Amino acid sequence: MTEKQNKSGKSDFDAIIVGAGFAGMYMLHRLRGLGLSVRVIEAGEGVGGTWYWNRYPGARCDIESLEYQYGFSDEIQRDWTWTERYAAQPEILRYQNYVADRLDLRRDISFSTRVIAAQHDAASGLWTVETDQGGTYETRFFIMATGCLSAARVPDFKGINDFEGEWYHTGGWPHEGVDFTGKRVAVIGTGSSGIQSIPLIAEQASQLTVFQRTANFTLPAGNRPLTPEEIAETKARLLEQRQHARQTPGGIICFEYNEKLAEEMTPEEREKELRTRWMQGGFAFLGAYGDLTATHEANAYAADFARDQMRCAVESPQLAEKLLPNDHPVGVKRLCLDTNYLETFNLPHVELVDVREAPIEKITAKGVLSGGREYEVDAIVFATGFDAMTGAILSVDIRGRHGISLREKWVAGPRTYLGLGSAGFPNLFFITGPGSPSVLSNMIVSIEQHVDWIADCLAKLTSGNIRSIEATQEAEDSWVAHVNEVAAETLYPQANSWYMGANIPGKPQVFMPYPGGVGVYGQKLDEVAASDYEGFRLDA
Ligand code: N01
Repeated sequence: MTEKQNKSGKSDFDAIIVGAGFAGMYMLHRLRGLGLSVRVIEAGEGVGGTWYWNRYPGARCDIESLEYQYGFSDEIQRDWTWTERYAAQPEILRYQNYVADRLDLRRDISFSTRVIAAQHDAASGLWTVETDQGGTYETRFFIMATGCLSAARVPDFKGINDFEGEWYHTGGWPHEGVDFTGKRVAVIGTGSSGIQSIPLIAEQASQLTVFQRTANFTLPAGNRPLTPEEIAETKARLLEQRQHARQTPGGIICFEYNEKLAEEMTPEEREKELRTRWMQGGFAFLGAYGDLTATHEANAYAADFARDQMRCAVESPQLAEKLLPNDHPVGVKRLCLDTNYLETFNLPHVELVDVREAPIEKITAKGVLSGGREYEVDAIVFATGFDAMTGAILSVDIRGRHGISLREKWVAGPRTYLGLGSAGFPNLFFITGPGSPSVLSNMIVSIEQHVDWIADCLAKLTSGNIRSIEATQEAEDSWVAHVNEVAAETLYPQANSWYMGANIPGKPQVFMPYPGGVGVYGQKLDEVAASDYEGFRLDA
């Protein structure tokens, strides 16, 4: 491991980055460019983050691959060619490895190493970072690039250790894959991971039982091979397209948001807009009119339309009704994109169990006991999601000024300024942290936005001999209040979603991402940087 002497005379790194997914990789590249000594610490054996761990059958991006790639290097994007409209996990992981090779990133990454604690020392101004391999490193800047959906969670089902078959979580899938041929399989969970994996597991399994707690809105992804023309167009204009994407609400340009409100359109216009966008596939549907996620009345047109489309895919009317979401507005939980999900329930060996009617009582030695019936299976797939947005950050025991613990500070929900930093924690940065657009946007665009902001900030601090930067309490309080206000103007808080922490028993229910849009948020970031970091305290 290369080390260098820093200004205070202690042996350490200028920056430690936790995580070697899209965020950590680009952060490393930018900080190297500033001449800083940097070490990335990564729990996995390779780069990739989300795409390293989520290898379940059907894992695929729900942002179009031509937009789900780095936009910082014209050379890199020109030399890489995507094959499908929505790239599958193996292709995305190959891309990340290709970038790691091109930029020679691995020499500064410690793999198979997990950061377990970090403590700030006020006297030296340094962070001491501890790993599960016994390593302790001192660093000036400590950057969490841990991802929003990386702390996989198996619910606390009774009896789970008694199960005699195999079990898997979609977010930690075996690298060698799993062959379900001829097996009786249970899948618990019908979010994006369940919806993507169920059709492929059904192709192999002799019997598949799906345990659904909440039916989700899902629409056909419309995946297909990319045409040579589409590829050439993006290669010629990606950097320009990326500038445009940064001004949009979601960081994507493959569709335009219709700014008209639902009531400003005739029923025929609304229907046409919804139908065209449904057929287009992907998130275009949510841009059908300006107030789709703002009012119940406007949302109901889209939700009814979506249910009608979904109903058509299921042969049994009774089964269709169980698969239709009726308890939340469309678009306020992550919309799922599928390939033959609903059609899978027409197969004779696939059964749906509604766990609201028949709650899962426990896992038994032979399977799942639900509603008094034991479903005997050879394998269980937990597609039960993540401790989202805060889980990975708080898995590290982070202690700032005066030993204050981040876990304690965030006990009633995450508190940040701009999703980038938290008062009491100097020189600690979050990439796409809670309070930033993050999961409501194209993650790559939001990652690049944050990495560029952090890198420019560190360049200014270093050249200006400023030792530390820290969010002020006032700025943080007012940002948290602002995020809540913006969220309250939408329907987002009205669903039991992981955006709200609702999927984790006992987790505070706070809307965590910033719903004001990437463009608006980017302006705020620019203003803060241009004002010499208003809302942050700088110490020489
Ligand atoms: O997780 P989820 P996910 N008993 O939390 C159910 C991204 N992603 O891994 O809704 C029974 O959405 C839970 O039920 P409920 C994407 O942003 C993207 O699928 O809480 N059921 C739900 O059905 C996505 O939103 C892609 O009532 C239980 C499911 O498990 C995010 O990751 C692909 C339960 C969990 O769904 C998370 O998706 C995959 C219990 N005790 C993921 N606990 C792309 O397409 C939970 N559930 C890019």
